[in-house]
Amino acid sequence: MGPSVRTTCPYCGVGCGVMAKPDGMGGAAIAGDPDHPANFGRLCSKGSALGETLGLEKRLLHPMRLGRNGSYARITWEDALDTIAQSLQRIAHLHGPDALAFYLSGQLLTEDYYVANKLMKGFLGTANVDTNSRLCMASSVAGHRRAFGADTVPGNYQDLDEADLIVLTGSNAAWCHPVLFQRMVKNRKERGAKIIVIDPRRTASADEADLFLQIAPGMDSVLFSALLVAIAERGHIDEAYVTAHTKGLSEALASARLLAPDLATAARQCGLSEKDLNQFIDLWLANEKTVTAWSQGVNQSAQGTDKVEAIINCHLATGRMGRPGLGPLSLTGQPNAMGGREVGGLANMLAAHLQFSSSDIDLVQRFWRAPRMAQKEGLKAVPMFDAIARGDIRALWVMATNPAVSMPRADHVRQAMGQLDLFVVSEVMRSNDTLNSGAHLLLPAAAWGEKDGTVTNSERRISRQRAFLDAPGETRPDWWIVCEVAKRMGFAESFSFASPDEIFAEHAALSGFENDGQRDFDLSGYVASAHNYREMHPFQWPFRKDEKPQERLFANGHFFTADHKATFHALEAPVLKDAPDDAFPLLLNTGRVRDQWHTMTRTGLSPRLSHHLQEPFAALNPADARDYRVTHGGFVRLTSRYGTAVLRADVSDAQRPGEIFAPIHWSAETSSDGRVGALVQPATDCFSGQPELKATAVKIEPVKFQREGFILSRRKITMTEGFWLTHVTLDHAQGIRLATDMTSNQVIAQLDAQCGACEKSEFHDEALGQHRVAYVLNGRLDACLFLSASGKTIEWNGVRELFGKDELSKTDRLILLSGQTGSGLSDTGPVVCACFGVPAPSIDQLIKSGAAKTAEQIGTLLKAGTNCGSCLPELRRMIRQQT
Ligand SMILES: Nc1nc2c(c(=O)[nH]1)N[C@H]1C(S)=C(S)[C@@H](COP(=O)(O)OP(=O)(O)OC[C@H]3O[C@@H](n4cnc5c(=O)[nH]c(N)nc54)[C@H](O)[C@@H]3O)O[C@H]1N2
Ligand SMILES: Nc1nc2c(c(=O)[nH]1)N[C@H]1C(S)=C(S)[C@@H](COP(=O)(O)OP(=O)(O)OC[C@H]3O[C@@H](n4cnc5c(=O)[nH]c(N)nc54)[C@H](O)[C@@H]3O)O[C@H]1N2
Ligand code: SF4
Ligand SMILES: [Mo]
Repeated sequence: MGPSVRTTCPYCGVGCGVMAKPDGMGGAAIAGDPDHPANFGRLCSKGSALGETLGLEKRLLHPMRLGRNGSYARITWEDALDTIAQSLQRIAHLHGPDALAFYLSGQLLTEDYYVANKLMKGFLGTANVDTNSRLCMASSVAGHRRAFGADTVPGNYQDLDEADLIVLTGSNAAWCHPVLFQRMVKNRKERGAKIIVIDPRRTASADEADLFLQIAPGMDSVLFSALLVAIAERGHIDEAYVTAHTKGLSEALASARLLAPDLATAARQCGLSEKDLNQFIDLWLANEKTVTAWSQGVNQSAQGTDKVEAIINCHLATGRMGRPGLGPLSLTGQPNAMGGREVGGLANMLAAHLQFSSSDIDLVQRFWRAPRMAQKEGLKAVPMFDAIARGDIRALWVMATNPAVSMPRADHVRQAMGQLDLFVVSEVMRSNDTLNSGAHLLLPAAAWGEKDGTVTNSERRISRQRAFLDAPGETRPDWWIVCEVAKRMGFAESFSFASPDEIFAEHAALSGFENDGQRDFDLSGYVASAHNYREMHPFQWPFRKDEKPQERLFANGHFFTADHKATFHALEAPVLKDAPDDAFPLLLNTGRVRDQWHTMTRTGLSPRLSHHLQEPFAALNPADARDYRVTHGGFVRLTSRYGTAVLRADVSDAQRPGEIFAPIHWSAETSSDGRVGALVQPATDCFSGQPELKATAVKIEPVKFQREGFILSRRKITMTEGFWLTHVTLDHAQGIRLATDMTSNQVIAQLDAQCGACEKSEFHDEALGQHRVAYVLNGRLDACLFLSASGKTIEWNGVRELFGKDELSKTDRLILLSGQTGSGLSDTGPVVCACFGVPAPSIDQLIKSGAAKTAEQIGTLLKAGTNCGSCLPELRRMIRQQT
């Protein structure tokens, strides 16, 4: 065991500190960092399972080139870098610099992001650099810039500890920002803070709320307009604050009155009862210390910027800004969503929060001594991929994101990428849907744990990610790859960084260059201090010269607009861009589940994280299930104007009638038909360019398969066309959950062909449509197939355990093939607590028996919920449902 290394979690924007203790064999023991101010030692299920994602089996370890025969061959770094440099030069020469584009990611480190942005905007002469943050934070950026004059998050996490009211809108923080959510729940428990959750679906976060507003999709700006009107009418405007520090209230109020002329109208539009709307308003008015926090239900909307401004308007009107325990708080998604914004990763920003004004362009140009400074904003993600489809953009370099899955209209994006003259992907994985879309060059990037740099979390806190493992194979940090290409294009002088330390120093220097307190993003205090990048402790920006890092902004009412006043904004009436109609009568909402991260390239490697929800699903209301003849546990085909997916139906009253929810995590890599991005419509917000990913009109139809079942196997099994399937990572085996219209013999033949060396035993019950085949090699279970007639989902937990054994006993074999249940093969049911593998039936039984009445008691008896706490909301719901 090596010493523990302090680093930061590579998943969500909470930015938890992690202690990683390498085991000397390529793995590491993972624990929360007790001294990190974001988490004080806690980690959620995803953070706790990081150790299970460090394996090298699926990594991209060498540069590769796509050959004429359609397969990849290993090439040298020299060859790869020369090819990219020459191709970029040639394409820019032939078609102009706007034919080039980078598509980056909030999962890059600040240093990676900084050099990519510098190369494109300063040296190649185009601002066609955009990032998956366009799909994520762009509306918050636009809202902040319009209201505050800069992309500033005013508050911090401590405000959530000190607030008396926490409003979460468009955020399922219980699953997506779990450690921060536990802090909110702690405040509720210990200080009696109230929590309000606003979401069209009843989420795990809603389960913990004092008030849950099941809002109609897209209507947040109506809700907050009703609040603004009430603030005015009930005498809650902070006149002194508004006069001294803001402008535009009367226009904003006039527009709010149009959107919410009276409570009854507003409530009806929001799909809420007047009573609930009133209670929301009463609570908001009664509690000065209110934090309103939001995430993608607000941002991912064609009116996302308006939604952000609707919230900020209410905080400005009441002067609830810049003080402890209150304020608007954008919960950022990715670990470095904020860092990307700081370096200008977005096509409409320059580095260091500078903009595309001529003076800002000039400032950056002088600082970089840039030969070809971009003079105008570049293309944002959705138009960028359209320009690729049209052939206007000829060269694309994708780093640390998987747009073939995560972009709206993902099929169109996948096809567009296949037509590029130069398509480069920097990846940590050997295979994903993006690089499988015809990438010409694959560049092996060093992964979390192997590279060094910084990330900024939702509260503006910069933390170090530190390497604790050697970079495997020929992998290199992303910043190194970009700089090597830049050097080969003749820019050696400006890209000769020896380490991320030097890049961060330049980035920090730029933030302070001709700043004089005029710009929010300022690290000159870091530059001036005897800083030590190696030992850097997490700190918040702005960190101005001769000052301490600032915990909050705007306490003095001083904003970053020209006249230093914050601006209220009038709002448009919200309209869904792809509203349901006769042809596509339902609305598809998309988002996340607790234990998976985006396209699953990393969390998908962890057996522990695979148990919670194993298959791509569509949640729908019982009324819709009845109308469209869908059964719970059956299959449905969703079709939009853009694409289609087949998903397992989850009938649940958590959904409003007319609305479907589907998770975004499954890709062509992990499922046959679960890539939901293919359905999603591409309309964007006019200020932010962020697509409306949460509202697409779809139709639904039930799909019936003749049979369904699963394969568990130690060896890699591939199936032909003709299956609905999902791949699941398990402890000792790979799992495939499947459904098909093939005969059982056809299915078995496919396995026979792949398990030739094994001893085969089978059990068939034609009457029940049950088929079980086991393949045993040297006494050990090697693979097995279970099939049953359609509509009979079979759980695999019992069989899965047999793969943990080195030798099958006679009884094991009998059990495996006898078709009996209740004999060790009985299902343990879905797992609720990922950390200790505690299944739902055990918890249910405990509650039923009366032995446990609280989540804490369940913890004492079964350990569930006692490690990361991510399942606590589910435990509490199970108790409520049974008592
Ligand atoms: N487990 C897990 N955690 C993650 C991630 C992950 O992949 N997995 N990803 C990270 C990233 S990058 C991000 S951006 C965050 C996202 O974090 P969240 O935004 O919390 O997650 P989502 O599930 O995308 O969407 C949140 C909620 O918005 C609701 N919603 C949809 N439409 C509306 C609307 O019109 N109004 C309102 N008020 N709500 C609406 C949805 O029903 C959903 O419950 O999560 C981060 N954390
Ligand atoms: N319909 C719908 N679509 C959505 C959303 C939604 O809610 N609904 N949410 C949107 C949001 S908020 C986001 S943030 C995006 C996320 O979507 P993506 O960014 O596309 O998803 P990830 O799976 O995180 O992709 C990251 C990729 O980078 C690779 N990678 C990991 N570490 C490194 C590294 O250090 N270097 C390099 N070079 N590669 C690395 C991973 O293997 C993976 O392939 O999805 C967006 N799309
Ligand atoms: S809340 Fe979980 S995923 Fe987010 S940073 Fe913390 S440990 Fe990582
Ligand atoms: Mo995100």
